[in-house]
Amino acid sequence: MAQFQDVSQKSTLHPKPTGLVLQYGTAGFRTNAKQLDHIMYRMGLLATLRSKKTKATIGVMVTASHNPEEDNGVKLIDPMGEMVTPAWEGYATQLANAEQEDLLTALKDIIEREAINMNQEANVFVGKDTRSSSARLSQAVLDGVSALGGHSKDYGLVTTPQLHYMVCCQNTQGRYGEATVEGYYRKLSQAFIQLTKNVPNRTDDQKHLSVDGANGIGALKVREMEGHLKRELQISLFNDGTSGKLNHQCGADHVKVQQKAPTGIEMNTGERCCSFDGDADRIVYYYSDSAGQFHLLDGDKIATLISTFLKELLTQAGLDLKIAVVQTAYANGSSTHYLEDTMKVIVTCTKTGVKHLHHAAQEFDIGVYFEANGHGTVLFSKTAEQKIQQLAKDPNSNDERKRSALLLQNTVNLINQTVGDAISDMLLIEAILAIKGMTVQQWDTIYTDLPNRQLKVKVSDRRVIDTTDAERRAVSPAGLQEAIDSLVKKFRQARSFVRPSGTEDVVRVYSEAETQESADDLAHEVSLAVYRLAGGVGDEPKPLH
Ligand code: 16G
Ligand code: MG
Repeated sequence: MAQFQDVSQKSTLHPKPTGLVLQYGTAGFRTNAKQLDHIMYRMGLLATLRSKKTKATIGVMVTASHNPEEDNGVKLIDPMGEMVTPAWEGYATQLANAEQEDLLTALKDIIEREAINMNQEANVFVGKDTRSSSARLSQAVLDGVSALGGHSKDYGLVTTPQLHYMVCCQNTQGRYGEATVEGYYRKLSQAFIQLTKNVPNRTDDQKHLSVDGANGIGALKVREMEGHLKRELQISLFNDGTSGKLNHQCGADHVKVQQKAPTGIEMNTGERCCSFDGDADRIVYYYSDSAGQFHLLDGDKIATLISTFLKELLTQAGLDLKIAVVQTAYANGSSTHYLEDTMKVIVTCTKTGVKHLHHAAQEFDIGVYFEANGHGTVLFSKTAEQKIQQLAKDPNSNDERKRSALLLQNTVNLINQTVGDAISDMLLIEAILAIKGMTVQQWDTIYTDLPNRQLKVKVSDRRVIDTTDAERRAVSPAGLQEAIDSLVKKFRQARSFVRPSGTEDVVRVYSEAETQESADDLAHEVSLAVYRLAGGVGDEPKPLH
């Protein structure tokens, strides 16, 4: 077929280095940008097949999120704006690793296995972050789409969640919103202004927020959106990409892991600050107190704030909807206790990775999901949205119920339900703090985090570690879990687990305990156990103190 000839011909412009093997990881392919040209071309092909298969528009985002500027990566987006289904992650790996001469065979194998009608039209939306390699790599994706006769729309520079949003808008024929960046700004800013307009006596100080844009795409997009917010939110933007390097000593991942402020931001005592990551699908908040001490409000604190707000509104509205919070093993133990014991909301735990949380959150009327690292959103079931809308329109409901229903309705409109979205999450958090008349300090003191520590251990093959119970227990290698159990017993309020990373060649160790010293000691001792029982390489882990 002529189509396949085109695929072969164009693939010679995007040749695969012989022998190079890459895996579709937790959130797509991600590695040094120099190795990715053939991957991008092939993901253009795969997205076209996926579009033919689903008879819907598919998204391809070129980004490596919080990784260094030299890296790049690609994320595939399914029709409702969610991450691509796991079976197709397998195809992605298969297609990516086929040697040059086997490419057509690998492609035809997928077509056959999925019984794809090659006459079906295909549409692919493409977006990219601000990395210097992104323009070239997104062109490779576009080449892949055209080689298989697909139509593409190049959104150019967008955040990852913006592209997810566009895909969802397109496939719902505009019911979710208009599939343009302007449409996105309009929907979110209108909802934000509606939510905050009746809040009495908001001063300019309360409307002020400092944003660390990680020198990436989020900074550009916040700038673009600012005008739409009509000074109801007054943003001081730092690390806007004009001089600093992407993700370098800044951004959400840096702040969360280092537990300190990014460079390049001016922090005044008690002022709210937040950091985005490199593709703006994560956010964390922080402030410094009068003693100059840094306080981090991570994904767990965000989930607590949002779920508390929603639960209160549901009660005031008299709506009987089941709300749950989905976390991972990294959620601070204090947050889980607070949610379960004080807030009385259902808490479930899943494996690390957005797709697992997203999936679990779909089981409830309202599913709030957040990873501690700041990636998260809220999902509303069809029933929940309908009930909220009905109540907002109901002429017979009393003022309080109606007010709550309207707040809920605007909250739904403010949230990007397709994926975690730093911009949307930021606006939601700002709106909630305004409505509740809460300072960042008051939000922070809802509960106190248990001191914790994360470490990495290098081993010769991290796959020797197998876990169960949402990664909270290790089933192999033999003896490791028993060793962890007995170490945990030595400390008060302690917990620890280990898991192989899905994005780096390391084993991750997490610990928490009553004091920072205990958390550090426990993390170190567990690292030693991993090193000894799971084939550690290099020097033995050293104590932190
Ligand atoms: C990816 C995931 C993130 C997860 C992280 C874990 C998405 C969009 N991103 O960044 O959710 O927390 O991987 O990394 O799914 P790790 O496996 O190296 O600890
Ligand atoms: Mg990201």
